[in-house]
Amino acid sequence: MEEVLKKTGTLPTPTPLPTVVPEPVLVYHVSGAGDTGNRALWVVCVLMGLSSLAFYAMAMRVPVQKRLFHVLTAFITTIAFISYMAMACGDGISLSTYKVEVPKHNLAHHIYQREIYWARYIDWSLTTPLLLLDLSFLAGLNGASMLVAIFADVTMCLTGLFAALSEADGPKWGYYTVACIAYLVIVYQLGFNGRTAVANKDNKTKVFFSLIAGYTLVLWTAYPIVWGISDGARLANVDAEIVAYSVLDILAKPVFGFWLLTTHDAMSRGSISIDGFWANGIAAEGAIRVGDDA
Ligand code: RET
Repeated sequence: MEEVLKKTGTLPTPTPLPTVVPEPVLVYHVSGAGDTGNRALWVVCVLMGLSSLAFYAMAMRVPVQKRLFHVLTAFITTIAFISYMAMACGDGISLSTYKVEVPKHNLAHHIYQREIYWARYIDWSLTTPLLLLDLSFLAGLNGASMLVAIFADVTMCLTGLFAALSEADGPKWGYYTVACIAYLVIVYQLGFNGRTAVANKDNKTKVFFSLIAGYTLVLWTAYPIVWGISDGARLANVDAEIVAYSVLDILAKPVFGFWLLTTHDAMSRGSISIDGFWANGIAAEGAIRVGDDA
């Protein structure tokens, strides 16, 4: 040391000890389904499967001209069966990170995540338009109103999906607001224009439409409420969310379907019967019948 001092006139600068910057410890808090939720998903999956089989069987018991509601309704429960099967198997689910805590005096970073069942939204985008078709055909709604209602419905489901996947609160509630406006458009089309259309029908259809449309309105309005307290504000846990949607889905699909089909099958005057392409196909439309001029 002294030699260095003599030679250079300065002391060597000490080489710094290598410093170790510790990696933060990441602690994940994941809200996901427990046994209750998983069991509920399987129960609904089986019920949707069985109802679909029953609806296809009911379709085969009526002439093809009278099968429109049966076909639409069976498609609805079949899509729900697939979506519930996917969710019960752990598919169609992703994690949304909604909070990351970096405490000052603690090396652990806390990451909060919640399971988002996006398979539901795919199911809804396909099945709710079919449910609206059921109600629209029953009421005798015009094509323009039906198109607007279905467009609003798909908009509602897709913005609902964006709301669920969105991690920041601003956009999340923004999408939710758009979805609620779209929902009001559906209510207007079916509730107002639907009632006007059904006024021209027989008494039995009028009464039945008021009942089933009222039932649908109450059920559908429960969905944005369940969403608000589960995926939205995250006040309810994932199991509670699954159970709530399971009850609503059973009421809105199989129960709605059985009610619609049994009432329709029992109707004599108001029942819908379609010939033409629906019953006979394209070839029959242009076919030359015996006795026609060549
Ligand atoms: C969301 C969240 C955003 C706001 C609104 C919603 C409405 C959903 C509805 C769903 C209906 C589903 C049915 C399923 C049948 O099994 C997307 C939850 C308004 C009305 C009837």
